[in-house]
Amino acid sequence: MNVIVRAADPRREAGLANELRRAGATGLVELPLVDGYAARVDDAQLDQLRKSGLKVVPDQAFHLEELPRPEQPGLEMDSAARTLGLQTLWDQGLTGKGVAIAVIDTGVAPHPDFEDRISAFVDLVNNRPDPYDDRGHGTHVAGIAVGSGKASQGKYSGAAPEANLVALKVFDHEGNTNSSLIIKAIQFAVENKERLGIRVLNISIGAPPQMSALDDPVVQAVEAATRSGLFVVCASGNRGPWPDTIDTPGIAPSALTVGATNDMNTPDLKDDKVSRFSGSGPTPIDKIMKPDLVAPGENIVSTGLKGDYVEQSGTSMATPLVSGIAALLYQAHPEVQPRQMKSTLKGTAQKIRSYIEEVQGKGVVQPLKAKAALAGTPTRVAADVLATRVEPPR
Ligand SMILES: [Ca+2]
Repeated sequence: MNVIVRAADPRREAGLANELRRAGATGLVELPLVDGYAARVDDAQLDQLRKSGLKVVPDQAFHLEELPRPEQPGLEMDSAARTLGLQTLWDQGLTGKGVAIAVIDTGVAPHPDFEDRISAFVDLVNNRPDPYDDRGHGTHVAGIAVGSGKASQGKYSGAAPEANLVALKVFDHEGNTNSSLIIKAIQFAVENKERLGIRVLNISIGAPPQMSALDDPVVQAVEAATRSGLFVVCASGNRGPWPDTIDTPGIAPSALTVGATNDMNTPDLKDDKVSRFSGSGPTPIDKIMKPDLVAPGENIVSTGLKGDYVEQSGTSMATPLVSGIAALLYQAHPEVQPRQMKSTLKGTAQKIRSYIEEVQGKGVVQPLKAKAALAGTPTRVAADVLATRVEPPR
């Protein structure tokens, strides 16, 4: 079986590879971000490693669960970016320029809406050099974050239409990947964040958690990415509406975990509904309060594989909308640390209807209020939000 092994005792880390080889483990892949290795072991070796006090967990399989396409594709709707009022920020010159968003997904297909802004492409599945997507999910996600809307005269632009895209392909064409590939992708983002200007890491990926966030190596990779200064945005998953349906790595305490709404194609929040499929809290094993907030994620029109536009629904779609918003805010406030970005977005979100926090988190993301809060402009937000805002960044 494929496993991820870490030393519980830091003093054993240096000799870990030799220890694994001596035990008969094969196919070792170093995962420095989590101080461990991916490896193949048989049952006896697994037993032996565990008895020796090492932390050994399955290299968990992730399968892309795409929701069915809407029955009437191509409905005449504006982009969710517009219903959230992002035009106001774009008019102020906040377009994500100079900020890169890394997207861990199925890859990205060249599309007029990305122009020359795919600043890096890493294929962890087939090692191909040039951008491609043999599934479509990643291209759709990327368009929601950074698409310019060029092929639709601006109609279907993403949230940060001038941000750069770093596409990290981990899913194969059947929508399969595993923990160790996702960790390697997160590691690339951490190691190249200065060179490529990456501030935001978008993970529209999820699987049912098999263990506590303290033991889950993908979650630990997310926590390490946050400590390094990346703002990590994760999908809550599509297994709602029942409790305990937050996917990993959306269970990561430091990540901003995003559920989905239907904005009914209007800027007014009164008609918004949390999507029935949206993964709900608390997290299944650790009972952490999630999601952190929600964003439009139903019937979202974004970039397709053929230079066209397609409609998709899911928390996978809500997540890059928030990643794009974070890119706009980073352009205006590059000094902001992940913790402050998260508390600002949560603190300025707007609750809808009477959904409990386990369903809607702090409510629908409100980019204009978040911008005002970061700028220190007095706004009509609750006192506890202002208290959160002036917390010193770490
Ligand atoms: Ca609405």
